[in-house]
Amino acid sequence: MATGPLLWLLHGPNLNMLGQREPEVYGSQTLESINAQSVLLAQSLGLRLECFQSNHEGELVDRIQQALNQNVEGFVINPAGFTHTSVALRDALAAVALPFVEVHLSNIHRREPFRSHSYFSDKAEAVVCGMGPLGYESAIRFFHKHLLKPTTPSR
Ligand code: CA2
Repeated sequence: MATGPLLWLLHGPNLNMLGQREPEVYGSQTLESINAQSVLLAQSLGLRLECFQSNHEGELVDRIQQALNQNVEGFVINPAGFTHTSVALRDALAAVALPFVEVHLSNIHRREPFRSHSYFSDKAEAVVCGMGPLGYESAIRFFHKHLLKPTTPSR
């Protein structure tokens, strides 16, 4: 059985289209491939990672709430378009009070002005943007190094 602290990687709306549209903005890697790489990286660091994408705000809120019953220790989240609109997702993250790192593939600060505001950044442990899929890797490594308590190996 897989062991180690459990993280959830959450993706917001339209990120299921990665690699199929707008590669000049979001790159050519698919979400499936980003998830697979992230799971492998987490395993190599002794962590467990589960991935979830939804185009629906309520489903993401439900998922965040479920973390409390699932021994989740934190989130890596790209809220996508909800970054700039969702008080509901912000409230859900505040309610569960687990650490999270906010990731954006693109540099939201050099795009349209409305993308510069995030409902999440002031509550996030860290924010990564503009690094493409490398942002997810950085977030997982940051969790491993700075946010998770070391576990004693089982005998
Ligand atoms: O840069 C990011 O990761 C974003 O969170 C992506 C969101 C955007 O609304 C944020 O401002 C920044 C959009 C995700 C849309 O994903 C697509 C993927 C492929 C093709 C079209 C859209």
